[in-house]
Amino acid sequence: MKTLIKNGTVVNATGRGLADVLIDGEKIVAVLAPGSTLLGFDVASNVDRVIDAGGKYVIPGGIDAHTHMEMPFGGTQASDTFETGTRAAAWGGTTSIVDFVVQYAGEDVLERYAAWQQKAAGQCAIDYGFHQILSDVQDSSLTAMDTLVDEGVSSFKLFMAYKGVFLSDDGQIVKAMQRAATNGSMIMMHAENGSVIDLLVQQAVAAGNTGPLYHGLTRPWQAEEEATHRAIMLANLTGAPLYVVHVSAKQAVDQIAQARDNGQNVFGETCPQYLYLSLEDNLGAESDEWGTFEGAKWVCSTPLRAKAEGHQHHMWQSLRTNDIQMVSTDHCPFCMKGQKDMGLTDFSKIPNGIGSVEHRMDLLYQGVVDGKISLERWVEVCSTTPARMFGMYGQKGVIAPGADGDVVIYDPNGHTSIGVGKSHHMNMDYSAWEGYEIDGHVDTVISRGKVVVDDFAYLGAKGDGRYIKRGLSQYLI
Ligand code: DUC
Ligand code: ZN
Ligand code: ZN
Ligand code: ZN
Repeated sequence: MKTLIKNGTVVNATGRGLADVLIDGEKIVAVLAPGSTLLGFDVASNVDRVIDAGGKYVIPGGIDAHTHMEMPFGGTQASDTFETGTRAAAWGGTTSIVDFVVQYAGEDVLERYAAWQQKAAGQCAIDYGFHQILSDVQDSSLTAMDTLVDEGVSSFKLFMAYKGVFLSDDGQIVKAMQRAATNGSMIMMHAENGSVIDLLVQQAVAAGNTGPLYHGLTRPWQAEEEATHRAIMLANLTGAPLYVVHVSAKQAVDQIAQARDNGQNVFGETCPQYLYLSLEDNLGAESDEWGTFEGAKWVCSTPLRAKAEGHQHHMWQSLRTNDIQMVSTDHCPFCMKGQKDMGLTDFSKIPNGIGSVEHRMDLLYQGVVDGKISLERWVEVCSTTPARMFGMYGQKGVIAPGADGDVVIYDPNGHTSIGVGKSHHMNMDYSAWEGYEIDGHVDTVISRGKVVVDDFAYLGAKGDGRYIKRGLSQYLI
């Protein structure tokens, strides 16, 4: 099957221009001056399908490098399966995800990896890769790290919080970092000081402060800044590259920026929720059916930060200046009924997570409309850098000959209304983004040459997605 996308404005991280894109089978084979011939042949009359992208942007498919499909967590399981979550991603112009294999303390890493491969096999609508979560790092985990790098799992997430579940102590973190420094893999860090948080949570609950607002108040920015600084120092000590996940505090951003200025391989990811939402959302609305417990909809970790402290503005600026390199969702959805409501009388029992995999491309495009980032930067933080950061660039993250035919046609004159019953394909009984209006629209989504979404119709199928065997990061200094 040969497809020609005609008359569009091709946007890569490096620039934009009018061009036609030719896809043959699963690959982009040419990017041509509009209407040009190829070896003397008129291209448009020698293909099976012509898509007119006049007045629209033609961009590399989105890559969400931080999702948790069907993750067992917080006494329940994330409500999107690999099937429903990747289909929702496709609806929103994301054509690849990198999800997390979960190893809880005491479990065997390679057994868990095999189990996750099995969970995802034949289920996904789009291509998928894996990072490996390492909890309570044991010596056997270190040899598993080498094996996993050969399997295309070139990044390992460690936690400085969630004692007894995920937490590794500093010595264990150093051990994993030393291994990463020798096998070339990336260390990803959940940087929050867990023992401080555990104490504050215990004190809040004992004092009868049990509403969702206290989730944020017991995870203060100081706990994020301190852990971010500590992670950077441990990475400095060992020479491992460090990628700090879901950065929400401006003070943590500054730690990352300073380490980068010092020449260290330190990177930061933020998420749409930290660019748009704030701690005040955890207050909920008396008028909502859930009353103030509505605030549980936005309980996630790291938490949303107080508006007046200026984190949001700082985060947009940092995204613009490359103090923060990319945007993932940390998609970890739970329903209000039967999941979030486990914490109705105690916020610490609310499963942590927000679902956004469907809306990341739109929400960040709104940042372009609002003058916060450029069009090229949008493509860079949502696709190109994720590909480079996690060893997929060339195959993913760019419109160029030889790349996979992962292409989104985005209509800047279209419109997207987000919310249940509107644009909402995630398996959640609410939307964390209810009422958001986007001045743009994902028109057509092509995944490895197959049109999977075409203006309000889903044409893909479960099992379209294939495992991405990733290489080492292509982003290091
Ligand atoms: N944060 C969340 O909000 N959910 C999943 C795990 C995490 O670190
Ligand atoms: Zn985390
Ligand atoms: Zn996460
Ligand atoms: Zn449209």
